[in-house]
Amino acid sequence: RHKFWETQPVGQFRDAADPNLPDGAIEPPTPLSEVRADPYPLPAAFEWYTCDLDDDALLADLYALLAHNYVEDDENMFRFNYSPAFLRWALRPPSFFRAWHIGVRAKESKKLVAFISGVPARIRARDDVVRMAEINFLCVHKKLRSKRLAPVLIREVTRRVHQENIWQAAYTAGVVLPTPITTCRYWHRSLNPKKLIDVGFSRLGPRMTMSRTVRLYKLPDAPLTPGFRQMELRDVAAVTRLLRAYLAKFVVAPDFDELDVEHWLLPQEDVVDSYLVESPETHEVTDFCSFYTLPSSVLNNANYATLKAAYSYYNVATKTTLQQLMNDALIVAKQKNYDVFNALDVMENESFLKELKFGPGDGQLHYYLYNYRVRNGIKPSELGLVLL
Ligand code: NHW
Ligand code: EN5
Repeated sequence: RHKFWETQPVGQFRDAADPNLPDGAIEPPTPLSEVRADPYPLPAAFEWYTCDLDDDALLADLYALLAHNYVEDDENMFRFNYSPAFLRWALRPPSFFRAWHIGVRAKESKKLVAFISGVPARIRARDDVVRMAEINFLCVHKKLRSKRLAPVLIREVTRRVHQENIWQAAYTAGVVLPTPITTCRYWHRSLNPKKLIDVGFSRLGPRMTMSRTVRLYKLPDAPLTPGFRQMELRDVAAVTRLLRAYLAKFVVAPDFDELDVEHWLLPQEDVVDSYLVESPETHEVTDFCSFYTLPSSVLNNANYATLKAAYSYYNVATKTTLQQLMNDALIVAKQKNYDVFNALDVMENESFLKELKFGPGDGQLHYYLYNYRVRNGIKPSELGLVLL
């Protein structure tokens, strides 16, 4: 069934029920001297190309590859449209490895036809903090599909990760592979219902008119929580403390230090937005919320080319309720002209989704670990990890 995945150190469907297999690495590391020294062979017309994201021309090529060939919904109505600035942010966190930004070019035309990337992260599973690669942006040009190029890309990124003495990875996908640690649902909160209906992202509910729908999703003009403001550089230590304490509650979560928080959470326009609540009395930072910006191209619509979507990222509520905090996140997203606010049912998100008028989407997101077993898997609410 899975000619490639059956050969890999991942939970195999057939061991799902075996209670004797322990948590942790599926296979031990090999000595670095035994890691294959040269790249895996590609079909003769293609060559490996390590990407330099400082290079604006390369970044434009990568952007175009993904904008035309990356993930679509099940009815091919929308395609993720990660911006160049977002790709730079996603691919260059603290201590990133340039060798993990892996392109494939046509030898003759030099056209970029495939890509896969990894970035380093520390991810905790129960009480074990593990150095991992987060793998993302696997993409093969539509004209080169079903030729078994993806397994070559995956083997090559694995080799380059191994060269850094890292033996585990985390990744998500919309497709089922051996074997998810958990399966999450996407939820959507309409901010601009008229446009969402016009492009076919959502439908007018039964017995609903457009004007009733617009009224249903109306939001206040400004955040309601006193002390709610944008995160700044001076907040990094306080946000790191809040986030570390919160993420400790989950079975699988990133182990963020201040450098990670500065990179992943300090606001960058149209890439990542973060807000916090600073107590007007004590000036203590008590609550935090964030979202990232990932537009989708609208395929085949005469009126609109893109949907502006915010995706819930990391949120921590200690003084305000999570529901009120996320309501303020919806309000600022609406002010910034987003059309929809998306969230997964991870962490404690179930506590606000229905109340804040999110509805379940038709997409799922499966979470995977490579060479790391988590017995019986976990529930979405036990997962404290959001990948971009
Ligand atoms: S998920 C988004 C993936 N990208 C897209 O969906 C974009 C549109 N699709 C494409 O570009 C986020 C192609 O369809 C792709 C497959 C390239 C997806 N993950 O070349 P073949 C990520 O980026 C398996 C893993 O003929 P293709 C996460 C498939 O099951 N495997 O197919 C990426 C089959 O294997 P099997 C996937 O359609 C995580 C084989 O590929 C997959 O031309 C990567 C078929 O290959 C997917 N999303 O190209 C794993 N989709 O065994 C990282 C298909 O079933 C692992 N396949 O026969 C960790 C590595 C690091 C370890 C470090 C220690
Ligand atoms: C890893 N980083 O399917 C990424 N999106 O629900 C790779 N549906 O937008 C994995 N089909 O339900 C990506 N509207 C996996 C996801 C791929 C993209 C995807 C889904 C997630 C999505 C929308 C549009 C569906 C269009 C037809 C959807 C309903 C919204 C409605 C709003 C009002 C309240 C009820 C729900």
